[in-house]
Amino acid sequence: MLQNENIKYKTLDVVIVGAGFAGMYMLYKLRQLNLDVEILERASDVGGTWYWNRYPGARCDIESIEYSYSFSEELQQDWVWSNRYSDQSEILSYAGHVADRFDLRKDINFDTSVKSAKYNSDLKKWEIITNCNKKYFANFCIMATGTLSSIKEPDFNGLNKFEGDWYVTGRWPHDGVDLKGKNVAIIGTGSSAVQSIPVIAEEAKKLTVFQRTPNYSIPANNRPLSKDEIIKSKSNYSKIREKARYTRAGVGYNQYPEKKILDLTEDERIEELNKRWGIGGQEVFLSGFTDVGSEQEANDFAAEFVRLKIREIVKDPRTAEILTPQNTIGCKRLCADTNYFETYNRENVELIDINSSPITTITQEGLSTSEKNYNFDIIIFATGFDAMTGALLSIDITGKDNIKLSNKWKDGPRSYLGLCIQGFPNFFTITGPGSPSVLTNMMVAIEQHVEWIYECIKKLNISNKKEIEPAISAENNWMDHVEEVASNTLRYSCNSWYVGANVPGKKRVFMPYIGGQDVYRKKCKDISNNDYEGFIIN
Ligand code: FAD
Ligand code: N01
Repeated sequence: MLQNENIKYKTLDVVIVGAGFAGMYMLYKLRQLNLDVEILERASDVGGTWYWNRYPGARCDIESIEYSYSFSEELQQDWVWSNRYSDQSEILSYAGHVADRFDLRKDINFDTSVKSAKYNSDLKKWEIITNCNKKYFANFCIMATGTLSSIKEPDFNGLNKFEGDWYVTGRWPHDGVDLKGKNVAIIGTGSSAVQSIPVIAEEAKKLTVFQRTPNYSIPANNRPLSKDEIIKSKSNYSKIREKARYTRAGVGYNQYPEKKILDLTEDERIEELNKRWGIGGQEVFLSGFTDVGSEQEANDFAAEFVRLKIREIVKDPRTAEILTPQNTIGCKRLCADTNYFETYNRENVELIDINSSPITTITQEGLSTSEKNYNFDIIIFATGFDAMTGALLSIDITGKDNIKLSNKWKDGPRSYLGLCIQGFPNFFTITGPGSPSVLTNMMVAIEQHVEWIYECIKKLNISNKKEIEPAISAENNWMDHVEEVASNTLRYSCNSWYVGANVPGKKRVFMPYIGGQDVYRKKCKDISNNDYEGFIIN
């Protein structure tokens, strides 16, 4: 290792950006190759998503038994999850435990933001510059920067005039926020808001929810895990994990039998949907139906079922109507909640439809819609992320021949397998656009990518090769395939963050690969087994 503290540069074999679950596992794996590897991480500790998203009610919606690493049998046997869906603090403790257990922190540079990464074709090295004005030279640059890590900064007119406090769910203060006795507003009704609204409503004096588009949500039915469940899962862990790797959505534990909703009679459909609603969880409710995502009639039936549930739960008919989505169910990510719709029956909660009366400005005292002025002590923005590409494009990334990633991706992200980008040699994106990523259990997606990258770097080192990048034809074919598979689904149709519709000016492209984790995993394996077909290796 070449290091010179005075001139602040350092040479490594690999730089990983990000110390969430992806970066941590990547570091663990690459140490097995005896490489000099370090992580550069903006936060002050590990955990990524779970470090930043500390808003009230934050928890996972993939069951904890499966929303966890599978790579270490000892780890999965030792760690005990308390709940079906664990909360943010428990998941963050788990990340911290993994970091301690495998002594990861010693190779992580915290409070370090990567500003730029440039490929030097002569040296065949990446030059990575941080906010600390430190320059790293590395043979490989691995982006573990996250898919939902770049906040969509609130850009409401007049925000700087607001005299109260305001917060963003994805950057929640570490010491928490005292909401007791406060008059609170929340803008947005996506997953973050759906989780936080019931908890905030319990604490605040008054909560006013500003909703632009209503969302479908399924009861999470979260509960403490029983001793029996824990024993059962631990004694079958390797089987559960193996099954998960070869399902579409990367879940193998409480997988519900797959069927077509349209194959059932109307009574059977309702019975089946009621059963799934009772078990709870977004995975159980929809993904077991093979036609809801592709056939409008099947989708309409499931959607209407949820609409009726909302009308049953919410007592005030006008509020129920505003909360009832009319779009395709599952097109935007389905939410999982604890008492979300029930919360609107509380006296201290009010729902404002900003689709019909938009927010015009934030004021000194609160905010104004086209109809009314409101006063608040606190405004919470649960307005989402610049998903999948935001974190990557906020870094100034330059490949061969001075190609800028921002230029290459101006019409939407392009990659081979969501892993590598033509023109950007020795550069990997973990769960990048073009891979199943956010459409699956992310832990399964992360482990699959990390292991593929590990094998790839190992192979290059053994064969004394210095450079790998996709051929343009392979990249183009992959992108055509990603587009074709997506266009056959109903998910393509609505204004979701999957297509970048939540960010003004972002090109509309269905970014994740919807072909399924099982199919994708096999394709990746075939490609590496076939001498890295589609890649140019020098
Ligand atoms: P992240 O956890 O996002 O980590 C990326 C890291 O990179 C961050 O720490 C960030 O600070 C760092 N970083 C980014 N840019 C830079 C830079 N320029 N310089 C330095 N550091 C940088 N997925 C599921 O499968 N199941 C769930 O239940 C689930 N729940 C979620 C709940 C919330 C509230 C959110 C927001 C997402 C959820 N997800 C869920 C998706 C979640 O993001 C992934 O499961 C997973 O945590 C991603 O891990 P990661 O390491 O890839 O990325
Ligand atoms: O963000 P979102 P999120 N004016 O984009 C509204 C994961 N996650 O942070 O739909 C007014 O879903 C916007 O309205 P509209 C999960 O993958 C998982 O909630 O654009 N409103 C919407 O209501 C999830 O999908 C969990 O009309 C504005 C909301 O803000 C992803 O992260 C928990 C607005 C944003 O919803 C993102 O979820 C949390 C504006 N200018 C997150 N801009 C789990 O449960 C946006 N909105 C595991």
